[in-house]
Amino acid sequence: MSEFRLTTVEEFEAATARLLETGAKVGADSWQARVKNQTPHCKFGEEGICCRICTMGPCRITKKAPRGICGCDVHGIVGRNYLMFTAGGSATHSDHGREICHTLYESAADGCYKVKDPEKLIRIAKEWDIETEGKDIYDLAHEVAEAGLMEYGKPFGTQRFLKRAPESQQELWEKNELAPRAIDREVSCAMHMSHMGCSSLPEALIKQSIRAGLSDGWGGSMMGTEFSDVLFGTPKPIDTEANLGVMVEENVNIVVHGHDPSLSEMICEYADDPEMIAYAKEMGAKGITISGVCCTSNEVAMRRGIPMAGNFLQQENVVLTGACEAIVVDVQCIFPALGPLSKCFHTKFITTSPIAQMPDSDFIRFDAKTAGEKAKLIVKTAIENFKNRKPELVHIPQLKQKATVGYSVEAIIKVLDGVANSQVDEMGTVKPLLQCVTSGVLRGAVAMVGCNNPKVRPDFAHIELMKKLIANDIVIIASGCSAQAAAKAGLMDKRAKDLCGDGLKRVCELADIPPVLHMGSCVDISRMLILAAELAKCAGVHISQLPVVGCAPEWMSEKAVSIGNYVIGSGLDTFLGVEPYASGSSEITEILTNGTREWVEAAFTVEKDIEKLGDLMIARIEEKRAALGI
Ligand code: MSK
Repeated sequence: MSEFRLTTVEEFEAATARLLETGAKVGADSWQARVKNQTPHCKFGEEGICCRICTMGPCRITKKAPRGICGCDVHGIVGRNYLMFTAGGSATHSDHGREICHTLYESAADGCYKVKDPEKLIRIAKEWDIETEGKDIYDLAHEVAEAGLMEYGKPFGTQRFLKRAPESQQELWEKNELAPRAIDREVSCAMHMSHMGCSSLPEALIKQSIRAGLSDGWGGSMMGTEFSDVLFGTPKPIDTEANLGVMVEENVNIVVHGHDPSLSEMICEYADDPEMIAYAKEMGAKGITISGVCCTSNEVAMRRGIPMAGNFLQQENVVLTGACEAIVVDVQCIFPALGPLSKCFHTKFITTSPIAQMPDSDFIRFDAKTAGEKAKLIVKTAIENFKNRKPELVHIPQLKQKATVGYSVEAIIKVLDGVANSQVDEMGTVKPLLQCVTSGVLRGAVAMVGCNNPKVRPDFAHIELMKKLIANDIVIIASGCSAQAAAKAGLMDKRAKDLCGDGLKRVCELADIPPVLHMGSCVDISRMLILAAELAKCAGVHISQLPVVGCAPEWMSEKAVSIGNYVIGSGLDTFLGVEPYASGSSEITEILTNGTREWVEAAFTVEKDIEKLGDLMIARIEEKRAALGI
């Protein structure tokens, strides 16, 4: 086995610098240049103190003008902006979940989409009191999908999956009127509350932010994850690779980007088709390589071992290699810059969703009914584009690391059976994991999630924090672009166990796992909620008492704020490395960083110094251990 070492952020940056040289040759724009053009940022926007929800303004709060024209003070303005930001994220994740419900509804024995995990489908049906006996699996799939779709607009009651939380959590939600009702209702209610002349009371605005977030985490996102598993299989450990070096110069390179696995799964199917491979050879390539960017990449990496070319701020890099025949996108986190950039190369920028339509792209509309033929058309389009490459522009940085991914809750339970000297529980529980924590072999866990953001040196915060935490025997569960940062660095290589403290190293060896466990995409943070809920139930404590915290050191999107709200809303303290647009209000800041404890026993901590952020998380974990007497 070759000697193992992590890839450094300096090496990532050198690779990017080399690609930007190619970009300069062809006159390409880049996010690095646009950041310079946009800096310094608008202070009013950064502090959340600009109100433009009616046309009397826009109103900006200053010492001289402490209220908007309607009389709203800075706390109301910041709170409404924060609520609208959350609503955007909750709507986006949940609409992704809705699309997956529709795909499940379209599944058929002879259709494009099949049920790959019938046991999970039956488990969910029973949980939802849907009769399963003697039913054809596709009839059941349609019934469950319809029940899932009703979660978006049902007139009465709260989200079905809330029952997965410990009773103590459910009681807190009920008592504080935080239990989310229909998913769409929480988003609509958020927009209604933030309309001109409605709520300006900070507590009310933040409570609705948490409720809208919870409708995402325990509603839309959880259905997105669970039904994706039903359709495409529940992930199990699988080997793959990460970073731009996964692209293969001699092959047709198709890069999938976005979030919805319905598209990427189909593209992978057709790229594997012998007829398509033969066609690629006929066109002068040696084969077809699929790789991914952002969460659609995480989806196919988790289930198929498809390599991850990069994360959010590497999306332009895949085009800059000059070896990308097609970048195929679905929804979310897609830079409109890919349109003009792809025009500087031979790359086809293929948009597929009516939700994310962009200039300078080829729009091939994708839907569940015609998925097969559209995926075939996309793969063929990429193959036929191979001949248009400009060889003088081709350069693929030879950086890549091995990674073992695929750690669904089910997989984590399975691999940890037998560790910490416990008897193997035949039913499969989190008991062994809990024993690792209570015995102190593991001090705790951090859920590392979220994006890249040019405000933070890309990937640096993710990687440095993970290194620090694993050295302190804290296991990392990761998702989204954070997981991809870890994979690119090598932290998902099982050999990274040597960077851990003695306890975590022992667990990694016994369970044969890397110290950073890839749990999937952004919607799969719902897997982390389920894991935390199961741990708390097994230990007989509140989720907030577990030595577990969340962290998003480089977050940037509205979805991330929605996630943050549902993570604290579920009792887990959350540590941020980028400030939300809320610093303009002392009252909103106080509620977010402390006041929410009264309702949900958790709050945010914001710290831009990464070293301090890591220390604060370790201290919080140790505090929780001490309070439990472990
Ligand atoms: S893709 S939301 S940049 S994690 Fe889910 Fe990455 Fe953040 Fe998009």
